[in-house]
Amino acid sequence: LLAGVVALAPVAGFAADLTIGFSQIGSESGWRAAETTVTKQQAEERGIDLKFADAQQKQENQIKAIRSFIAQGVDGILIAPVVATGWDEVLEEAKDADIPVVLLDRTVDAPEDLYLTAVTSDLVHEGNVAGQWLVDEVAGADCRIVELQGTTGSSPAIDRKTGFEQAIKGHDNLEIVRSQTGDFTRSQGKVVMESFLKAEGGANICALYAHNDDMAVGAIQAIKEAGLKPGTDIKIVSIDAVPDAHLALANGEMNATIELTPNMAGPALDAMEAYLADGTMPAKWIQTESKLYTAKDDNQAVYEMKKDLGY
Ligand code: GZL
Repeated sequence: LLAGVVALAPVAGFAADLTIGFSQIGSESGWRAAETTVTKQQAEERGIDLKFADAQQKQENQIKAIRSFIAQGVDGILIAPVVATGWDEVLEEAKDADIPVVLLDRTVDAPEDLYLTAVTSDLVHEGNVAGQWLVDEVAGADCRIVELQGTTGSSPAIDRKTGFEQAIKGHDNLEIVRSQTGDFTRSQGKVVMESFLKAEGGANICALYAHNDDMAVGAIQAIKEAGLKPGTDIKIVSIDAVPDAHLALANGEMNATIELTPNMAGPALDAMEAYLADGTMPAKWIQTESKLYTAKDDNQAVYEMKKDLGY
């Protein structure tokens, strides 16, 4: 009789190198560029073969890249989703192919079982902190605010607006008089701020709330070209805390920014590796910390520390 089938002893002790696809939005901001740099570093440190795809801020390019990763049979996929909707179908395809997906820095309106986890800051809280800073800063004085929103339909643009409005609610001296997207870019931030200044008159604008520093830096240029002093004539509160924001804080041209870490990939790859190794399920949301910086901080020192981080 044939002896039993000899089971092959499992080869223990080595983790096969992983291949991970990364669908990145683009390089619309200094923060985004830093996130890309850090993600590549984090993958390198882990011996992961990272397939990188830049979508030039177009969702259809992200979906194409994700389908290509699925066809290649990658072990996992990272996605920074440019907008919050329109992902269900391609996420279903990844799930059907048993390829885990981790979201970076933005969330999607899709069933939670379609992704392993999302690594993001608390975007509503960032808006809260920005609004509360302005409430405290104006201390009851009337303040007409203009707002530069992030990319339309993106979770940071939606949540940062919500959080800011929550914080100023009930303070009738604060009013958002103009609000428009600058698409998270310096160039659009400048163009839209120019239109705000033309429409309102610089003297009638007390503060700018920008959903990211790149739009704020663009707006600073527009404010200067209008003969006004950014940080003094118009208070500026923003988010990301990129090196140029620390420079603007140090020069008195910006008043506050809320730090967003560019290292979303560290926690994301930890969760991905643990899941692929033994099915460990992470929490659905891995939250990164936020920190408020104002002109009172040693911004020159922070600038020096951050400027070589790939922004
Ligand atoms: C927020 C992130 C935003 C940054 C911007 O988590 O998605 O996208 O704040 C970037 O700089 O464009």
